[in-house]
Amino acid sequence: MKIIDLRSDTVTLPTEEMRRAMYEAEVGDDVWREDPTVNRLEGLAAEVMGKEAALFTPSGTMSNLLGVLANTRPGDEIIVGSEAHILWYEVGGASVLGGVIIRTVPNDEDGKLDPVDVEKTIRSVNIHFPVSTLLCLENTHNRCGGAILTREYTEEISGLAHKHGLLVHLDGARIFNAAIALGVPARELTAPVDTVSFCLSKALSAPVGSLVCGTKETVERARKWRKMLGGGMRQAGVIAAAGIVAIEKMVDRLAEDHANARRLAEGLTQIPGFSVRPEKVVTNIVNFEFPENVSDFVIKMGERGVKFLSRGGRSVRAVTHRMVSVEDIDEALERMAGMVKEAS
Ligand code: TLP
Repeated sequence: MKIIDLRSDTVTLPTEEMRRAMYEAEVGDDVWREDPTVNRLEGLAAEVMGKEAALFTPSGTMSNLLGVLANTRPGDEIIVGSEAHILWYEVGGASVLGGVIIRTVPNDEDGKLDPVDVEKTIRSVNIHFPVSTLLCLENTHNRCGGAILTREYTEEISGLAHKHGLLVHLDGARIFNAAIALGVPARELTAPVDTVSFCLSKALSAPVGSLVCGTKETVERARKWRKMLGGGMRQAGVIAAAGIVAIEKMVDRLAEDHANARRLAEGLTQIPGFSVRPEKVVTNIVNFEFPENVSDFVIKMGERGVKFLSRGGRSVRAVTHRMVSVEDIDEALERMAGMVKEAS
């Protein structure tokens, strides 16, 4: 039985071309900035994101943390969405290591923050208050089912933050999914923000790595923090080589993942008891609810060779990626229909 793994796009394995590039990579000591492959990746990342500089890090979690650390000082307050990855899944690193207070504003179901809420949350000058210095956005939005922030929205909300003296960090772990879905270059979506992090190891299929991008000065501060956190890597060109292939070769195919996600969502509407909104599936993430009469859906489907991620209660996440074909989507739907039939 073929295992169809829909837990995350992080499960994608490196391509042949990546493995070859890794084998052949020219390397040096990156702490001394002597790794030509890392330098090339950082230059490429800065260019595609439209920023002055970029820094290679081991993970999206570290890139976001560096985005916070490089833009704030201990005691500052940062504003994040109530569903933000930074809030939910990064172990509170911004507070623990950055000493910042995390203040939330509700995310709507499309991953947006209401400008009125943001404005109300920004601290006024008062001896009692911490200082608001950073607004964090997320595009595409993980917990909001892969929702996209448009350039217009990003401009509006960043403009508001800037007007009040805040900087803006974008968690763009899946920014290329947003760019492909909108049919615009990623740099258009990142133009309004001060720093952006993005991942190589999700839908782009590289084995490891992420980058944080911004001005030269900010990226230098991030570099110092990365060293302190133990993230200064030596011959990191071996992994950076796969990252270059990821950016140059793996972006355009993301449209396939989006079509498969929509196909999965539409297929689910045909199986009694599932609750899903296909019109909300715009990239590669499908959030849905399984039928009331089914218990242990994720475990039962796991036994049938289809892996999902539980979101608590009856809510489940599926993520499409390079290692799941259109036939696999149909097969997963068939296995789900079979399981539900058995349960009723
Ligand atoms: N997200 C993972 C899990 O943490 C849930 C996933 O499988 O989706 N920002 C966003 C928006 C992310 O979705 C993720 C990974 C990260 C940052 C962190 O990246 P890594 O896993 O490289 O630290």
